[in-house]
Amino acid sequence: MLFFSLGTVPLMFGLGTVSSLLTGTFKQRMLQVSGVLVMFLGILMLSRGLNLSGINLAYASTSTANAGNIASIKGETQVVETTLQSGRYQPIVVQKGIPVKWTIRAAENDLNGCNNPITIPQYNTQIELVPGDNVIEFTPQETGKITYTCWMGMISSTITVVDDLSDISEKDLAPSPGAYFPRGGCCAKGTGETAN
Ligand SMILES: [Cu+2]
Repeated sequence: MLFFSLGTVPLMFGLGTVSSLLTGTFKQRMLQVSGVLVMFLGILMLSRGLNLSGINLAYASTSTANAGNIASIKGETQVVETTLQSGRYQPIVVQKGIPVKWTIRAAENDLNGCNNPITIPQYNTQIELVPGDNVIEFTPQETGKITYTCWMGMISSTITVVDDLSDISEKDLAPSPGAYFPRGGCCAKGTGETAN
């Protein structure tokens, strides 16, 4: 992030120099455009930062939990499976107090520098995904929503913890925030972006 900021310094100076050479309406237009750009970047950075601290803003997304993402209780544990997509994570629903075995199935093609590793800020956990099945184990102690994101905070989804899986209501399956950009943002890589 520091290097990113430093990287924009020459650009800023460059813009300043160029704009002093320009006159009239074009200059004004350009200043307006750059103002909007700077604000957009600011908002983006802010929400990424919040994501990484486990706070999730609600942005538009088409991603919803489906039946496949609700854990099923098998003896002493509950199991749930998701499939990694190159620019999107899938939300899961688990029950409080029972050890979770969450399998993230990752195809080699869908792993990239953006969606891997995954962090769960609330659990202070970072998961380095490998091609194939990745099993994450934890025991949720409180009901509520836990955010998980990519290491840079760009893609995010939620782990919803409920009291009882057998009476999940509509609101537990509310749409989960997905990627920021329709095309997967930093992870935009081919066609991995499909609504689920
Ligand atoms: Cu990322």
